[in-house]
Parts: sequence; C-alpha cells; structure tokens
Amino acid sequence: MAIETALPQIKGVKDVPYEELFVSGHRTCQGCESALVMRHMVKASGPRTIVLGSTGCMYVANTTYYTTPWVVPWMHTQLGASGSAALGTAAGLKVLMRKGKLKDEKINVIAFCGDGGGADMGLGAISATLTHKEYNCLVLLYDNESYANTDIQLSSQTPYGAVTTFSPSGSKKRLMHTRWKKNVPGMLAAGHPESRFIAAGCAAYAVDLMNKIRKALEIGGPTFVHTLDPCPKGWDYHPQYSQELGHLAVECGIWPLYEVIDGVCNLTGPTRQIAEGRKKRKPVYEYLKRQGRFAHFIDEDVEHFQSQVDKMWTDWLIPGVIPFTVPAKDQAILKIDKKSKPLHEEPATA
Ligand SMILES: Cc1ncc(C[n+]2csc(CCOP(=O)(O)OP(=O)(O)O)c2C)c(N)n1
Ligand code: SF4
Ligand SMILES: [Mg+2]
Repeated sequence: MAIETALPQIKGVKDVPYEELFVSGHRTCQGCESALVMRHMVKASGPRTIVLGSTGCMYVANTTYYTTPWVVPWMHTQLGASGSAALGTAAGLKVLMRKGKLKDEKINVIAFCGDGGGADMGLGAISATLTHKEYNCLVLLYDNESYANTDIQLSSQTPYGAVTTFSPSGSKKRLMHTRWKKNVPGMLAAGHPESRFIAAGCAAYAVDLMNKIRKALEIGGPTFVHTLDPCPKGWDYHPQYSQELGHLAVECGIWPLYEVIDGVCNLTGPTRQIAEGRKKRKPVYEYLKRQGRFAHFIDEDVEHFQSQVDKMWTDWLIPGVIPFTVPAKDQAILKIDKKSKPLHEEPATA
C-alpha cells in the first residue's frame, strides 16, 4: 500500500487526522501544554516521522522507564543539541537513501527542545542548522518559559518580573528578574535568510499550529517553529486554564502568531485580526492576574509590562516580530509607508 506523505493544509477541525502518534504513557502534569504541542506536532507530521528531543520535561516525563507515549521512532539528544541532532539525522538519511541502503522516500525529521535547551544552551546549533539549506529538518522549540524539568529555573524566555526558583520575590527586592524575553523566532527569521520557514505558534490555536508544522515540513530545508506553552506548575495556576492562558497570551499581544515564508512575514490568527484593527488587544493584566508567578506585581509592574507590549505593537517595524524602529525622517528612504502599504502580505506557499 502506498504511504501518503503529502501534508495538505488543514481547513478546520474536521480535517484534523484522527490518528494519534503521541498517546498515553507519559507522566507530564495535568494541563501540560507542551505535551499537547508534542501531540499536535506528530498528528500534523504523520507516521513517516522521526522525532528527536533534547533533555527537559518532554524527554524526562515522556520516557519514564519502560513506558513511552511515542508511536513514531524517537531518540533523546543532549540538552543543547537539538539543532545538531536535526541536521545530523537529516544528513544521515540523505546519505543512506543516496547509497540505496534506505528506500528513497520523504521522512520528516523533527527535533524539539525546550526554551532552556533551545533559546539558551542550544541556540548556536539551531542557528548553524538553519544555514544548511540542503537538509530537510524542523526544529521545534516548546517554550514553557523556564527550565521546568529541574524545578522551574529562570531562562531567557521567562517573562519580565516572573517568579521562578532562581528569581523569588523578596521583601528587599520585589522583582528579581527584570530582563525582557528574548525574541527567538524574530531573531532567527531576521538572521537566517536561507531558512524558508520560521514561525511562532501556540497549542491553544491547534489548527494554526498544525498548519505551521505542515508548511515547515512541506516547504523543506531547515525550518523552525517556536510555541508558547502554558505550564501549570511553573506559572502557578489551575491546570484547567491552560488553553485559556494560551488564548490570553495571544489576545493581549504578548505572544504574536506569525510565519515568515521566504522572508515574507504573515501574521496569523487573532494576531492578524488585532493588527488589522478587527479585534481589540486585551490589557496584559487579564493575562498576568491569572498566574501565581506574577502575584507579587504592583500597579507599576503591570504598567511597565503593558508599556513594553504596547511598544512591540506601535514602534516595532513588524509588530511583535522585528524590534527595529525607523525614525519618521527615514521611513521614505527605507520605503516604509505603514499607511498605504499592507504590512502583512499573504505569502505564496511553495
Ligand atoms: C548540559 C546539561 N546541563 C544541565 C542539565 C540538567 N537539566 C536537565 S533538564 C533541564 C531543564 C531544561 O529546560 P528546558 O530546555 O526549558 O526544558 P523543560 O524542562 O522546561 O521542558 C536541565 C537544566 C542537563 N541535562 N544537561
Ligand atoms: S512542569 Fe510544566 S512543562 Fe513540565 S510536565 Fe509539568 S506542566 Fe509540563
Ligand atoms: Mg522550559
């Protein structure tokens, strides 16, 4: 029987494959959105997929001794090595197929990493991988905004002011952590013109996310998807609110959804509606007040958070994506006319 490998775009939930390739047998917390990302990721990619994963919750909790939820082939890789593992596996498959030792067919290679493993330790390897355009592989960074598996330590993805085990709020210092979250997908998109697909998604928008995974795998070459994943343990909220928090992160403009295809940026989902003025951006307080990690915030902290998010929307060259601001006097030189030119053109998919 011929194996179906083409991955068409999913038009609605009725189109979502029934087949589960990430099943029971894992020990992630109730309400773990990173586990949902894994499930959506392989649902979208289908059975002809090899998954590689760096150390973290999605390794440890998914491979408790003698059990695994993975139906597809799966391999662990070192904490900072998802980029190298993706590239090495894609290169190995290519050689085996060229030598006739493996049937020449499309096999999806996906390497995942957490924010600690991808945005911090393994960023160099991911960057290198995104320059090797002759290999087909996807790196998926699942971002729960901490080193969760080792008990919620601060990472470069932890939001401004949030409490982690490395940034507790104290009586002398209310905010132990005051860095703004590193903009990983924007940075990778801006710096890797040979990567044909780089996107930001969220499991709360499941179809949007699955379509981004599919586009990445169909467009080919080295690609990257970054997901924001609410984590009940690290963010300190009841597990039943994970989806709601994913929605709020996007609706408050904190986590813009977009994809960059061949250098063309396309905002997606509610992010697009907000940018087009069809939906009102919610105040960040709606998001912050739902999580214990921000319980120590006073008004001025919320105001600062809001002002930073506002800047992402009003000053950045592409809202939430590219953090350059262009002075009015230079907008004509750079051919930027925000009023007459649509900022977010629909890119042609390959
Ligand atoms: C080189 C190295 N340093 C430290 C560790 C210990 N360690 C294991 S998992 C982990 C946290 C990883 O965080 P992240 O990548 O964000 O994944 P998460 O646990 O949040 O899912 C750490 C520090 C390790 N396994 N390898
Ligand atoms: S700590 Fe967070 S990321 Fe880890 S398994 Fe629990 S909910 Fe998921
Ligand atoms: Mg993490």
